[in-house]
Amino acid sequence: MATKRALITGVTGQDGTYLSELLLEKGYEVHGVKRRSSSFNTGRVDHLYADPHQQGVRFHMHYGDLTDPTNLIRLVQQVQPDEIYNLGAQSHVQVSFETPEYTGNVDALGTLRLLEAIRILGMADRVRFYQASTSELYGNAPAPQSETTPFQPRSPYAAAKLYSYWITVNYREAYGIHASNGILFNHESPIRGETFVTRKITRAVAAIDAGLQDRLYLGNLDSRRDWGHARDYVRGMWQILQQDTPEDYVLATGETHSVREFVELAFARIGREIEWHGTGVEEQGRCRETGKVLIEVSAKYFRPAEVDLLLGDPTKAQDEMGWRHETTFPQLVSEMVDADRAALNGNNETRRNHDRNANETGREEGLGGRSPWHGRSSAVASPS
Ligand code: NDP
Ligand code: GDR
Repeated sequence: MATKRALITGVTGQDGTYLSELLLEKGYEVHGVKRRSSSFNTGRVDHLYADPHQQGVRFHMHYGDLTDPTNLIRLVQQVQPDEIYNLGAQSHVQVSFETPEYTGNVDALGTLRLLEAIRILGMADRVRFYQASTSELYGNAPAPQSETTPFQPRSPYAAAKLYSYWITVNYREAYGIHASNGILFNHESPIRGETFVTRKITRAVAAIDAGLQDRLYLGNLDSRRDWGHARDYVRGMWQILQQDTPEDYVLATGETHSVREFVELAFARIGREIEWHGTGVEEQGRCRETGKVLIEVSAKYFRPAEVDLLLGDPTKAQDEMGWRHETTFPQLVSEMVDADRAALNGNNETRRNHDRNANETGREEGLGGRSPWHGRSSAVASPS
């Protein structure tokens, strides 16, 4: 059988990395779209990169941007992919309140541009398209949320993703494209962006354990999410594109936990029990043994509109594709804490960066520091 070719936008992100690894393992040729940046932004995928002048290289990167339609048309034409995974996005919900128009341009119109590229190039009948849709579409709709739950977006990010959801459905119905939405609930990993709450917590736990940081500032501790592991979810993305008929699927664990529970479990991993005192912005999390304040609430991280409770119902994905999450919530938390501790303990470079950026995620949400990528080669993946 001929080698399958995949084009991935957002290849330098968390999911782009795990998906590239999976597709390479399956024998695919993988083409990723990366943005031009003044500093290296390929840290997560450096271990996949090989000099394109060598024989048999199956991982390639191309400069591109979801705001640039001619670039997208040229890339789709040049790569001639069998499958396109549209993972590129301004993916931070809180940042979308600060950059609503840009978020709409990338997260809504970017999807339209890719779908139009497929249509303009006459590839509607031979390319399969995956759209990274999200549980944020549900907003505060009653839980558990499934494929039939009506959407109620509560952020510029979610409103932009709503457009992408429906334009994907529309191009499937109007032009017969094998185009599907994966409605994915939160999924995390040791390479999760540093300003999402899980990674912010596990980095802080590692730094507090190493004596590099005193405390962690968080927003809404009572918000609840259905958290799984990114590794399990990229498998589901691939399965969605292998179905004979394009359809939309929820991927979730079917369990929900609060930010507070995540904090407790992460600190338990370093042997610290957290006791909560006070309420609202006055609430503090203290170490039961020493009485030291380790967590404080900062209103800076409250969102203009919050999504209180997400809990997915993955029955359709289970029944039709046999998809199941494998990593449990405690396993996920432990893996993330252990990876951040290993990065601090074993890597002086990372340690120096942490000293420089100490509490950076605590000060400037969305402007976080660097991503340690554990146990991977440090070859530089510049495509030029
Ligand atoms: P990340 O934030 O880790 O990665 C986003 C990727 O998009 C990065 O490669 C980023 O590039 C790229 N990107 C950002 N802006 C542009 C642009 N203008 N043009 C091209 N590429 C761009 O996100 P995740 O990997 O966590 O998520 C992948 C997708 O899935 C996103 O669309 C996200 O919204 C969605 N999603 C994620 C969930 C999750 O829990 N992780 C759940 C549901 C949906 P750079 O590295 O240069 O910043
Ligand atoms: P989310 O992820 O908004 O669900 O979007 P995030 O980890 O940012 O927030 C989860 C919940 O934690 C609360 N929270 C905090 N969040 C952050 N970032 N920082 C804090 O200090 C903090 N304190 C409490 C938030 O208010 C929220 O309720 C992620 C992204 O990956 C999206 O791209 C994706 O679509 C959804 O998950 C599913």
